[in-house]
Amino acid sequence: MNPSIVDSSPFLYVRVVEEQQKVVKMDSKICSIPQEMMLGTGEQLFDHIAQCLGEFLESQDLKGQTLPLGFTFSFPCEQKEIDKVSHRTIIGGLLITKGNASDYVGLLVSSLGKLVASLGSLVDTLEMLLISLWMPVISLGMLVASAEMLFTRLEMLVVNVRIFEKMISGMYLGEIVRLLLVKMAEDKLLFKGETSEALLTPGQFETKYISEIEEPDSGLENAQKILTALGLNWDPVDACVVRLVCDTISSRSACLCAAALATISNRIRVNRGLDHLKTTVGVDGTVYRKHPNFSEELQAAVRLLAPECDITFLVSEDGSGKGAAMVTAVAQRIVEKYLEPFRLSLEKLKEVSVRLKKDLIRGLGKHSHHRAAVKMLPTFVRATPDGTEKGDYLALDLGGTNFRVLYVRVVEEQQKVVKMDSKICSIPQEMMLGTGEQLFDHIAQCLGEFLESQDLKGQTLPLGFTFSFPCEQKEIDKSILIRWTKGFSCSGVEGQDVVKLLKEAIHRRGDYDIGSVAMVNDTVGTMMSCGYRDQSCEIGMIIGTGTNACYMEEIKNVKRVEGEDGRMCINTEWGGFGDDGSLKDILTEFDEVVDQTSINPGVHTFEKMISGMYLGEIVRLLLVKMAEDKLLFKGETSEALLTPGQFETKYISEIEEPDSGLENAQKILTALGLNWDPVDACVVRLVCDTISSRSARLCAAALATISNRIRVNRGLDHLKTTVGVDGTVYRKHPNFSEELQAAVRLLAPKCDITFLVSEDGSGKGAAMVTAVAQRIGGLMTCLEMLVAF
Ligand code: 0WK
Ligand code: BGC
Repeated sequence: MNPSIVDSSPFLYVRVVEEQQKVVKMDSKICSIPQEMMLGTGEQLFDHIAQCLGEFLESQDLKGQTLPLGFTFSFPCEQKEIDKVSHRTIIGGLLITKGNASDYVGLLVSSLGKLVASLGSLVDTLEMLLISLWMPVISLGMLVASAEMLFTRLEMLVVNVRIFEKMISGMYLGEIVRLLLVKMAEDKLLFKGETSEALLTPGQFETKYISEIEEPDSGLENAQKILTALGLNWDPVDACVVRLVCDTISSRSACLCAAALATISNRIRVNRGLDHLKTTVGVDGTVYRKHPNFSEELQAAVRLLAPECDITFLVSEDGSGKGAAMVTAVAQRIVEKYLEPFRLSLEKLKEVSVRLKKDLIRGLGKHSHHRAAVKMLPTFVRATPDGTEKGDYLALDLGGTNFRVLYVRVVEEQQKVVKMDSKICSIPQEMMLGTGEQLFDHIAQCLGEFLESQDLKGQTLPLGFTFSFPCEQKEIDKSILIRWTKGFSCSGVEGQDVVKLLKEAIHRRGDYDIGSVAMVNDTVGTMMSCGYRDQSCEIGMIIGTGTNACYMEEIKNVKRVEGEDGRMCINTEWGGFGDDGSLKDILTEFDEVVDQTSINPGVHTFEKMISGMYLGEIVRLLLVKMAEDKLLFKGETSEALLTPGQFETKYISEIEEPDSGLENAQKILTALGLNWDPVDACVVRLVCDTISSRSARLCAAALATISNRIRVNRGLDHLKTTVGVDGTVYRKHPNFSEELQAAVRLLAPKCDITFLVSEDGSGKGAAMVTAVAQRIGGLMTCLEMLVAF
């Protein structure tokens, strides 16, 4: 589609048929763009374009298909992405005021999401190049003089813009000739000093007249016809002079183009360190095509201006529409080759959801649990907060980006106020890989220092312990670590009761003590802390360093726990989904490498496709591959790019920022020591978008599975529920939450889900669990109590 050709825009249906050796089949239709629409609102223009495209699709019987589209938009644009450009200036008589796109255009634009290519930016580069390099060749004086003359007379739409273009292109050449003829007539050099109304009217001497008048054989004859048509009183000498004027103006245009093209060719030659460059330039445009000797003159001048460049001129056969389709196809090929394996269709996500559904049931099963990839761990939390909780609690929050120690006061009287003081303590990398004793001594020390700072050492407060790893919960205060995940791998902890390890570390210190303990997973803590604000919150979800979710399951379905009535919160540990190979078909070679190079190969397959610990690494591996395949960074990598962990997941969020994303990408690529160009930055953003999008959609498939399970459990046609969410990926990524929510709506249409981002993390939630346990009776007996409940 190419709306820039004055008053018409061709729509094309391009089929590139590989088998038949580069055959391109094309059907096209030219649609006019009325002058007043060129000066109307953007919305009118895009509605018109959308209507033309709609009619064209109808005529080609293509309305049912969703095809990628190449969009040739020949105006200077700031290319934000292969499918996103912002309009910078106005040229070619098109003055579009900003308008709102109509729904259909919205639809069109959304379908444009599939790789729209725009060629506009090329013009922009040329402009800058010329202004900086070639002005001196043509005496500045001359240029300015003619430019000023041009502007005042033209009363053109936009002044002082696109000077070079106004000396060269078809939109303006005719007008330059007209003004010259008027001047020469007024100076009694032509037409016996007479002008005509037509000659005095801007735009009446069309650029095509120049080509007709310069025709080798019929030129003079044409000149006479045209001068007659313009109502001029001419004689044969006048016709010759007019032809000379035309020749001069078109010749200047050809020479200026030659200067510009020579600049670019020489630059390419120098870029590549060549003495001699052999290259081809693809050309299009009515001036070049139609003028009898424009191309010849241009080529002759280029040979003089770039003698070390051997340039072949190839006139485009089917216009840039085919070119746009080619760019789309090339970009598509790149995408297909590298990114397609990461694109999961709705159908595939539904398949993944069906597999997960089976795994949930296997995990809940008394006899199938031990071999289940998705552990479905009972948490013994059978109630969510009802707002009557009260008391002072300590809380520890371990397992996310930050380890936090908290002091939480739930003040009932003041209606749902939770006061909190907290402190973030770092866990050094080496400690995450050290001994369990070191880790718990460090935790006990941080808690001790915090109690000191809060002047709480003398008190024995109940403590909620958020421990964000898969644990077999035996009691509310007894929990066995099944395995470490994320970046942790401390020895002597797996298979142990982590509450006991904590208490032992505190007793080793002997300078303070804690009261009863409630151990929760961060998903449970998140559900509880959100449940305090919204009692319909029955799902907790984390998309952070790791990923996981919990939800309220019918106790009769939790085969490993006694009881038929009521519900219990199940920590799904969905991070382990696929550890039994059930996701092999969607794992890419890059996922395999991430898993193999992680500290726990074969563990938490699903998590490694989704969570913050791994997304940056997947992007890094893809960029290395694309660079090695010479698709990025001119085929060069850097030490940083080759180093695991150097492309941080937070870069993905920064690069996908709607406005500053590309700028951020460029800064990050520079910081990684890469030799990037603007297209590289676009492609890197596309890679980031693809990886984060897969993550969001996989999470959506998992959350939809759980919501549908709750709905079916309760025999409901429609479920209304709330999910409490936390985690840096969900919080920080610019459109992760939006994409996840959109996909959940498609995958669980019978569930109306509210997403509540946790305010104070799951530390507060851990305190809530302790408070809920206390609300319904002493901890030790809570289990019987809970069961009775
Ligand atoms: C904040 C919660 C914490 C949880 C973390 C997950 O308080 O319990 O583990 O979110 O997000 P991450 O810090 O891993 O991005
Ligand atoms: C852990 C879960 C935790 C999740 C989010 C996973 O690696 O296995 O227990 O909930 O990370 O922090």
